[in-house]
Amino acid sequence: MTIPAAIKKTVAQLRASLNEHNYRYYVLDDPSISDAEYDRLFRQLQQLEQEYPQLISSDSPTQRTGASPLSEFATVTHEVQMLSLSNAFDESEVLAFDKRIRDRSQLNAIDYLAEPKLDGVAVSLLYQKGALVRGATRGDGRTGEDITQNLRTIKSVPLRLQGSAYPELLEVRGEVFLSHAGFKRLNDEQRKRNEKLFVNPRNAAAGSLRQLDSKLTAKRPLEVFFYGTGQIRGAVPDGQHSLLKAFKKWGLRVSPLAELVTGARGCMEYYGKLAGRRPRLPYDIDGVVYKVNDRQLQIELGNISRAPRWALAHKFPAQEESTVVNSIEVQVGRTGAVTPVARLRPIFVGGATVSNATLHNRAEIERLDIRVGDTVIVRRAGDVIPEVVSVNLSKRPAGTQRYKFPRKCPVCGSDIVYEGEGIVARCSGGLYCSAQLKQSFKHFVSRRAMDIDGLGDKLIDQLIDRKMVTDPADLYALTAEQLSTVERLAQKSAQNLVKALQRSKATTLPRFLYALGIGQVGETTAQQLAGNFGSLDAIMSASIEELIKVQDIGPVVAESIYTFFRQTHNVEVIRKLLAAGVEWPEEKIEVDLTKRPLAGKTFVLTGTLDAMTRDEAKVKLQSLGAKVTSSVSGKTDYVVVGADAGSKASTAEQLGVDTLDESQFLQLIADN
Ligand code: 5U1
Repeated sequence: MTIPAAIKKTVAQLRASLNEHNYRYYVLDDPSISDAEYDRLFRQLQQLEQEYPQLISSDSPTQRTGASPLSEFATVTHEVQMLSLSNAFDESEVLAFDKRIRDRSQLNAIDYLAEPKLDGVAVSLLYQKGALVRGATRGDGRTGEDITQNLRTIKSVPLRLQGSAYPELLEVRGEVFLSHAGFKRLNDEQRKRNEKLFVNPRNAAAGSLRQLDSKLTAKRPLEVFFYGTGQIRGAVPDGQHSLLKAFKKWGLRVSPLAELVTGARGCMEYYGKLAGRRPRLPYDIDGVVYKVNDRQLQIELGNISRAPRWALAHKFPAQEESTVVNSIEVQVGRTGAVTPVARLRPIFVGGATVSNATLHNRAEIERLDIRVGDTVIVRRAGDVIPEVVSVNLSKRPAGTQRYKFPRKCPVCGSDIVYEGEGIVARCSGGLYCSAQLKQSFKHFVSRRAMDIDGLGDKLIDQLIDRKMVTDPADLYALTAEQLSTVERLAQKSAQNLVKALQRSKATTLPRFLYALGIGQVGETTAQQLAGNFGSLDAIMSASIEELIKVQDIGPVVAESIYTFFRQTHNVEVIRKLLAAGVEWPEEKIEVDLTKRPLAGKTFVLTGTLDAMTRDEAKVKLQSLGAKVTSSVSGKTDYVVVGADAGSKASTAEQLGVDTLDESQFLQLIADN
């Protein structure tokens, strides 16, 4: 059937009009028609698309209601790592951040883009030629989950960018969140349907994005603010502030509270202003983010581990409330660490109900002299574990007793031994202790390790208590029949779990290393090990000296890794895991920074060079592995002296530090 040209034209006009109104409503916050009028246009388009389904296109405003449910999320590799932020909790840390940047850049004053730090879920959206082609979660920063279908349902996510000046390929990053009103609406609905209530807006947003059925996500009033980029093919503005302006033009919603400020003082003023507005904002924020505005300088400053050097999250102070201690217990962790925990009368603090708070260690219990029955102040900030700040002695009931730290592990009865000047208590039971064994399994299956979906804490407890598994490799031998004998596990769930176990076998070397639970080896160290050695065999046979050569690995970590691989039971479990089919693609060996020609040498640049700017010289030196600092000291190896050099050249002479004139410097670079 041919479609009349007039119909095609009306459909195109309706779409353009709805997109424009969407843009005005979500991005500009300046609607020009009523909600009723918008609904009328929307329904008109829906009707025409129903009559002429050939006209439906994936970027039509009607196509946000969700697609057919998925059985699982596909994995997405982030071409540009999704970083997290370093945190600052007080002014001195902001001053130190600004000083570090001034020192490294040799600039007197730095411009920063300051914006609210939303308490939501980080996401990445990829636009190709302006069309939304992929949306993903952050995951571990290198790989996330493909949640395109879910992100498409968010009304403030453009399915197509506005205008034409956007880069051909543009990955934008932002935060998905729920407003207070949206959160209340959602929980009211949940209550009506007798469903579980969400603890806070962030958990509700995260849960909504992880729905396999995007039709459910479509019902959640999710919102988004965009704040940065990932991969780009094409040109973008060279300042963070102008980038946000461009985002807005392209239809990407940005925080209306973002501002350009100068220096640490500007940052602190912005922080004070936002802290004052925070109680009246319609959504949760947990601090302020400062970013170096100059994008070229951002590149030069680079990253440390998983956070950029050019950005800082300045957190608002944690929230505190008063409650009563019902009991004090100890918990045994994966490495045997015995941590005391206060069980509390439940209290709502920092956006969640808290009924447990860590007491850290024996010394902390002694310092607080916390007792059962005490009234205490509890603090909670963001994702941080709630803690007891102080005891209100004036409210202590009569007859309370000092808490006595146990001498035996409450789980396995083994002796508790003390490390670190008697502060760290550890159960000596090792994997004989079922608490340690259970925690090791929970770590092994966790999302950032082997990522085995459906193997929850309770199920692990049961599998271990029933002696169905004794080491993680045993998991791979479990059948659906065996699993369905476990309490409350339906046949279908058992089958799905077996499938998830099979799927998890295809992993990566860093994930596998992390999953092994080697003491002191977190995700970053696991990535460093994989990147530097390339294979498991090479890591297993590495000497302590070889391990120490890897960036960020010191003697303690090296010893822990070395010792781990010399325990026959660990090698046996690895052998069993490989025999069960756990595998990964070969790792690319990274260029070892310590092997660059000027590694270990410290330079200071002073005066003007003819051939390049000081910043360019700095980048050159850094790319050859050298460190460039701003002041001359006994630790400086060379001072590069350009024209009109100031006091740094004379300081170098006084301290006997070698100096290089421009031609010697250029020669050094050419030689290396
Ligand atoms: N507002 C804002 N939140 N946030 C989170 N900006 C921002 N930037 C981030 C993150 C993780 O990261 C970039 C600085 C890399």
